[in-house]
Amino acid sequence: MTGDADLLLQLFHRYGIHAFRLVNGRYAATVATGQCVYLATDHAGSVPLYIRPGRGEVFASTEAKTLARHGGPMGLPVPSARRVRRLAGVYQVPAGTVLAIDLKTGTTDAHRTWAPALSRRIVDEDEAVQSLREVLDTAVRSRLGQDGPPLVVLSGGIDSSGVAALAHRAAGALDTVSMGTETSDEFPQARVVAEHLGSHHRELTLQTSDLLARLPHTIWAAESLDPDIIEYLLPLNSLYGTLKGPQRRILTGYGADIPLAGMHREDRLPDLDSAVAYDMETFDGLNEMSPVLSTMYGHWTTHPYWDREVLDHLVSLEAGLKRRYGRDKWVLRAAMAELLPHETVTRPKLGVHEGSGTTSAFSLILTEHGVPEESVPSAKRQVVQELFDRTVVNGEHPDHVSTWDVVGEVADQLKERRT
Ligand code: IOT
Ligand code: MG
Ligand code: MG
Repeated sequence: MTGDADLLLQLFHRYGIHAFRLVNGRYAATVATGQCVYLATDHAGSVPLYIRPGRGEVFASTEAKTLARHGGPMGLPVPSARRVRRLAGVYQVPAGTVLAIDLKTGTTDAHRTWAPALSRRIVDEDEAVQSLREVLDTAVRSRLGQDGPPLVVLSGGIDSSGVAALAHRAAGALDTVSMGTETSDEFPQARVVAEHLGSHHRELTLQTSDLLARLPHTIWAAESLDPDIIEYLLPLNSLYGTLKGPQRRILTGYGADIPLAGMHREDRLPDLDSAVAYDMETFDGLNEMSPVLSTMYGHWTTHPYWDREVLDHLVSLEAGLKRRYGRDKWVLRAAMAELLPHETVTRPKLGVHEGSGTTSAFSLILTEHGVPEESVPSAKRQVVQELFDRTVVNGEHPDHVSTWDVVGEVADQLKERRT
C-alpha cells in the first residue's frame, strides 16, 4: 500500500461505494470506473467538493472558483446537491455523500455515507468522560504526522488546550501559537497552558486593519457566505498567513463548540439540545473546516473534534452531560481535568471572533462609513456576499480587492435605500 489514494481504491474494489462508509478521514475523492464517476466527501465534508457535470464528462474541483469560468457544458442539474451562488451548473457535493454519476445518461444518484445522530444516549458520567478521553486521544494521535513536533493554534480555552495537552503527551514535544490584535488578545490564558505543558510558544500580534484587509482572502479560501462563520475564520486565516517558516501540520480545537453547544450561553437543556440539533443540521456548505484556509499559505490544518468517532460520541451524549454543575462543555472539561491547570479547565468560553476583536473591528468600519447600528448585521452579510461574488464568482485575486472599497459601496447602497 503506498498511500491514502491506494487504500481508498482497494476498499472501493472490495466494497464498492460502501467503502466510503468505512473511512474516518479528511478527504474529497473521485473514482472513475467505465461509464460511472463517483465523487465522495468525508462525513463532515471537511474538504469541500464541487462538480459541474455535462453529457459524457464531469468537471470536479475542491474549489468552486476553478469551475467558474470553464467553457464546457452548462452542466446538468443535480437534484441531490446544493447549487453555488451565481455559478450556474456548479454544485457542491453534500457532506458524507457519494454522488454516482452515469456519464451516458447524465443521471446522478446520491448515497449518504454518514449522518449526525438524532438520538441521545444516557450514560454514566465516568463512562462519558472516559470514552471521550479515549476517542479524542486516538483522534489527536492519528493527526500528528512524522516530521517533528505538531503545531497547535492555542487560545487557552478548553478546546484547543485539550488538543494541545493530548498532542504534547503523544508527541513528546509541542509548538503552540496564539494570535491577538492591538485591541484584544487571549495571551495570558494561552501562556498558562503553554507554560504548564512546556511547549515552544509564540505570540503573534496583528493589526485589526491587516485582519480586515484579509477579508477577501478568507472568503476566497472558504467560499462561504455566512458572515458569522467568516468572522471565526478571518483571524485563523490571518494567523496561518502570518506564520513564517516551513510548512506545518496544524491541529486546531475548531468545531468542539458545535456538538457541545459551546456558543450557546444559556442554562436550559432543551435549548442546548435544540442548538446542537440545529447546528448539526446546518453546518454543511459553510466550509468552516476547509483546508484551503491554511494551504493557501502552505500549511495543513486538521480538526480532531470533527474526527468521525469524536463527533459521533459528542453529538449523541444527552444534553445534561454537556451542561452540568453549572458548567458548559462539562464532559470535555472533566475529560481534560488531569492534564491541564484548574484555571484552564474552568475558564469560561470566549469565541475567537471576540478574543481577537474581529467582530468589533468589522462592525466599527461599517459604522464609520455611516451604517446605523441596527443595520450592521445585514451590511456584514452584504459585504461578505459582494466579496464572494468578486473573488469566487468573478475570479478577482483577493490581493486586488479592497475590503474598504466594498464596505464603502455597501454603505452607499444602504444610504440610497434609506433616502
Ligand atoms: P473558538 O472555539 O474560540 O476557536 C476555535 C479554535 O480556533 C480554537 O479551538 C483554537 O484552536 C483556535 N483559536 C481560537 N482563538 C485563537 C487565538 N487567539 N490564537 C490562536 N488560535 C486560536 C467559533 C469559536 O467560538 O471559536 N467556532 C466554533 C463554532 C463554529 C460554529 N459553526 C457552526 N455552527 N456550523 C467552534 O466550534 O469552533
Ligand atoms: Mg472552541
Ligand atoms: Mg475561544
